[in-house]
Amino acid sequence: NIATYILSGPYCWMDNLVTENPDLVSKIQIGQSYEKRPLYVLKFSTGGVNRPAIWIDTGIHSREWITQATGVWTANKIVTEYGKDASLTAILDTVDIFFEIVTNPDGFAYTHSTNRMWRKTRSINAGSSCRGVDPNRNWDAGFGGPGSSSNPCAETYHGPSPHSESEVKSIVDFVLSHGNVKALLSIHSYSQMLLFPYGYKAEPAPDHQELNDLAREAVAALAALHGTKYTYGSTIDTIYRADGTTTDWSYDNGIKYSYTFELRDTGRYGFLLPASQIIPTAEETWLALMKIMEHVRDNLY
Ligand code: 0X9
Ligand code: ZN
Repeated sequence: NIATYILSGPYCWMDNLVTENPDLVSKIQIGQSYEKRPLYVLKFSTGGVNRPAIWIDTGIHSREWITQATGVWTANKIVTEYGKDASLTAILDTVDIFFEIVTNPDGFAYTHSTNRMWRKTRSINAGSSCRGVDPNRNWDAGFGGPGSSSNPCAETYHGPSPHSESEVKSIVDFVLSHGNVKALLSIHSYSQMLLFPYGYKAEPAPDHQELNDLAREAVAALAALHGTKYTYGSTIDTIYRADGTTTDWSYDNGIKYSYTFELRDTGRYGFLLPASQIIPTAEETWLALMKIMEHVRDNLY
């Protein structure tokens, strides 16, 4: 009933997804945010014990609203296509998917209540009146390097120490203790890019060729639907130097298929992408995600 719906809070839709698909979906809490909001992850699994896994996160930068929306659409797509789409079904027969949709809930709440353009976490910085750490500069991979800032007021402030942000540390602990994560896909906006390591150094990743070939295939699949053009390549060559990022950390921790997406657009609307573009963006992103997930499933290591 309506009262239950309201009282069950903003994550009600997640609980409904679990209730309606109990054999496929469960909800895990991996920690809590600085402001004590739960950090929930949806687990899509058809069984097994500690199967090889694909981690996907959206919304680590709170203002990138197209990403959380794409996350919700994708979660629903997984449950509607499982058992229908042969390729997704084959993936889920051997691989689990973990999906954190609201990765920075404090920032997300703040973009709704106060400042639509908030990017960072909402933690208090000692000795500064500026709040928040960039959760995509807070990882222990080139932490503190020149592609990040030591100024707490900066948008790319790396924080006082690696994994100082509970939103980051919760993922680190979860992924490391799981021990069988084979792909980590971190979804941002905007720029229409598919990026892979490294961002903190110019040296090509040992798996550069394979990552590049797969990125080319993924962006071609994406473009085939609505004509959206993506560029792809290593972070440092394609976008800019970035130190302490999620996918450099995952790569350096043995997760070969570490990609960062930058969804639509290329700047016309930027973070304020019109609602009419949500579904087309989610649809095309799905095709790129499927290419990567198929490759992971066929190349388990
Ligand atoms: O600067 C960033 O954090 C990302 N761009 S955004 O506009 N979404 O903020 C790019 C980071 C690229 N590198 C990796 N994430 N590895
Ligand atoms: Zn971002």
